[in-house]
This record gives sequence, structure tokens and C-alpha cells, in this order.
Amino acid sequence: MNDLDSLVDGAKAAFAQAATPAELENAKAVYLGKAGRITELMKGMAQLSVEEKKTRGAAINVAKQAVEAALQARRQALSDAELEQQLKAESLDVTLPGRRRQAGGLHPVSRTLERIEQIFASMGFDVADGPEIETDWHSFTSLNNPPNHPARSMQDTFYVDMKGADGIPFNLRPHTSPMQVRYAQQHVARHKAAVEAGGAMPEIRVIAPGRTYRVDSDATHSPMFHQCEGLWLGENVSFKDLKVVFTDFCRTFFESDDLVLRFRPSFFPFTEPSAEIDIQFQSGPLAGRWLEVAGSGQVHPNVVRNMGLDPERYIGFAFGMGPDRLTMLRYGVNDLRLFFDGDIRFLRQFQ
Ligand code: 2NM
Repeated sequence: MNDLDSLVDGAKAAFAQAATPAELENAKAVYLGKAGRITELMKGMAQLSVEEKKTRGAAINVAKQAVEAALQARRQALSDAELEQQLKAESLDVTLPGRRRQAGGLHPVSRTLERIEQIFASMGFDVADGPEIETDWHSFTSLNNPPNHPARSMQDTFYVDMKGADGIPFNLRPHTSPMQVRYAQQHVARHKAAVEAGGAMPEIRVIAPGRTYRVDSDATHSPMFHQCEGLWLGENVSFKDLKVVFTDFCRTFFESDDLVLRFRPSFFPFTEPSAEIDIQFQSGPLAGRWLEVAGSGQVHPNVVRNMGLDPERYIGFAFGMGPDRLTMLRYGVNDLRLFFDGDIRFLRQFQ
């Protein structure tokens, strides 16, 4: 083996030993650099004759090309290996099953509201809707709440930083009754022509479910809570009808005929007379205790008038209940705040 063959072999061995592109560039300098072995050989030709320079020069060139080819091959091998490594590290198993989005479900209070709406719909009640930000007139005045009533105070009611046409700030409705006032007014307007032509106004039978707000917060009170009120007005609607409707509702809602109702005298500005409604289960886990579930009463003549009706002709009852509390009773939950903390582990149990 001549000196050039062993030089090429040496270069190939050095390149093969280089494990990284940086090491390979160092090895290249040893052979092909300015002070490298090939350059040295070129310089060493100075003393040779013209004839010898021709053959020696050609031989050195062949060796140089072999070294360069070996360098190029090693560069390619290193970069192939690097790519291979990267592909392996970033590999993706496209046959894995996808991550499913979990199906959501209704909040337990929403389920109660749907249930209430369905039961009252089966008794011919319409469902009212309306704004959560209300005027002072709709939340208080129209409902016979006197100007000095505690419900109007800053301690009880949230006010919005914007005044209505009456110069009084808007409020976050503290009950859903404003929706019933609005509903009744629209009902009267809709049937006005027919009534003036001598016809009869159809009865008002409506429930008003929705969010309500009061400045109150503990285990049984939340600043945002739900209410569902009911209203039945006609020419001959009595307290007996309230008893029948509400008893029927409770028995259907709690899926038990084994419960009794008690109407206990009370006071509300918008009804006269007024009564709290208590229920008592005769069997099951809640048996024996009187549970307060609603307020009720005969709609006050002033309120009937504010709805646009003649209180000498139209009469009826209204009631208000708390769907949050009904949900607690139905599912045996003892802290109202659990419904509004948004803890999915709690809420999932109702799906
Ligand atoms: C209650 C208790 C008693 C009530 C009154 C009215 C309206 F709009 F007719 F005036 N709606 N709901 C009412 C009556 C609400 O909640 C405890």
C-alpha cells in the first residue's frame, strides 16, 4: 500500500470516528484544511521534476477526491442519523383512539325549572320571560311595595349604576313578579279590542321562572337565586283553585301522593290575604317535618289595577317558590352554595 492509499484509509477511519458534525469538521481540517495533510503533500512536490510532478500531482488529486467523497458520505450519514433520531422522538401513533369531549348535562336547578314548567304547562299555564335588570316601578311600585318598604333598601337590593326615566336607578330584579306584571299588561293589550267589542278576556294563567338577586349570602341564601312565581287571574278564580293547583303540583313534582299541604297566614305587600305554603311528607326520609315551600295569596287589588285590569271584575291568586330549595329537598342537598360553586364533581352526580 503506498502513502496515498494509507492517507485515504486514515481519513476514512477518522471520519467514521466522528460522532457529530462538529467532530467531523475537525477531522476534515486535519486532511483538507489549509495546513492539512493533502496541502502538505502538494507543497512537497516543489523539488520534483516536471514529469514527476505530472504523475504525482494526478495521484494526489485522486487521493484528495477520495477523501472528499468520504467526507461527503459521512456528512450525509450523520445528518440521516439525526433525522432518524428526531422522527423517532416525535413519532405519533395515528392509530390511537381520539380524545373524546365529555358530554355535558343540565344543572340540577335547570332540571327542576324544566320540571316545574312541564307540570304547570300540563295545567294550562304559559311561561313568561323578561329582563333581569328592571325599573323601580316593575320591581316595587307596581307590586304595591310602599316607598319605605325594607325590600327597597340598599341592604336588600342590588342597584345598577344607571337611572331609568323616573330618575331612580335600575335594579337587579329581587323577584320574578315584574315578568308577570309585564305579561299581564301585554295580555290585556292583546285582548283589548275583543273585550271592547263585547267579548270576554281569556284568563291569565302564567308562571315566571328565572334568576333573581338579593344582597344575602350564607348556607341557605345566595346573592343570585331562582324563583318561580305563578299567577292565575280571571272572573271567578278563588283560593280553592290555588289549593287544588298547588297540591297537584307538589304531588307531581315530588312523585308522591303521600304528602299534605298547610296554608299558614302570612303577609306580602302584593297579596291580601297571604299565606305560606308548607308541605309534610307522610312517608320517606323527610316524613313528619313541615317544610316551607312557597308564599302565596290573593292578588292585591292595587296590583290587579297596575296590570291594567279592573279589580272589581278580575280576581285570582299568585304564589312564589324557590326552585333552588325544591332541588335541595328533592335530592337531599343541605348547602345551597354547592349549586353555584361550579364544582364539576358535585354537579356530575345529577346527570
Ligand atoms: C310570593 C308570594 C305571594 C306573587 C305576586 C305576584 C303578582 F305578580 F301577581 F303580583 N306574583 N307573585 C307572590 C305572591 C309571590 O312569593 C313568595
